[in-house]
Amino acid sequence: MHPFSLSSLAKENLETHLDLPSGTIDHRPRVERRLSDLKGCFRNHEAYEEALQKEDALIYAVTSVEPATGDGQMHYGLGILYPGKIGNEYYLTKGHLHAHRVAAEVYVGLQGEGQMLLEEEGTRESRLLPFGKNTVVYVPGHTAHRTINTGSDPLVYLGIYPSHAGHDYLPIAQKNFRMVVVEKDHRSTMEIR
Ligand code: PAN
Ligand code: ZN
Repeated sequence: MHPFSLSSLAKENLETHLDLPSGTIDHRPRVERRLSDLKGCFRNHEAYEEALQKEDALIYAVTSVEPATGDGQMHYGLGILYPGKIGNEYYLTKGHLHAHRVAAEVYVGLQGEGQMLLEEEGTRESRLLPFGKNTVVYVPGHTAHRTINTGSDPLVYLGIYPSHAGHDYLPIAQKNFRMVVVEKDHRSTMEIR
């Protein structure tokens, strides 16, 4: 029997259930990111410190399903990114490159409205793509990706990626994204950091 065959995988690995309002999947492990975890992500450091003094708010959570790890296997995660702003910058995810750089990812929007900020590692070329309910974004390999909630409801989405992808947060922690997404005249717009 192949280790990743239909008969070797438990039913709970073949089928899971999404709860969109809470952004959870059954009793799968869930990682929460609070404002204190996002130090350095926002351009306006003063507004960040001020908001943090008030409350270490929950910004987003990711629940992961990892049925099998190995060549050809897939993992997926359900993200819920809450609405809000620090100064005029919308709530966002930390963002990362995949440790295995060639690994791509498919993002499927399930609820809410926002954007995805992509930045190619070598050229630092940026793309800001509308992302939300019924939108699918393909994130190529070698591309840093960050999710941004520009709406007033939670942004809920699935990210589906090769099991070997891994998360590399260091380059973004050191250099950040070149671009920021801010609210200006009641619209979201991209600016150089
Ligand atoms: C997603 C992300 C999720 C949270 O599942 O992990 O949006 O963002 P950070 O990992 O940057 O905190 C994904 O891209 N997985 O590879
Ligand atoms: Zn990813």
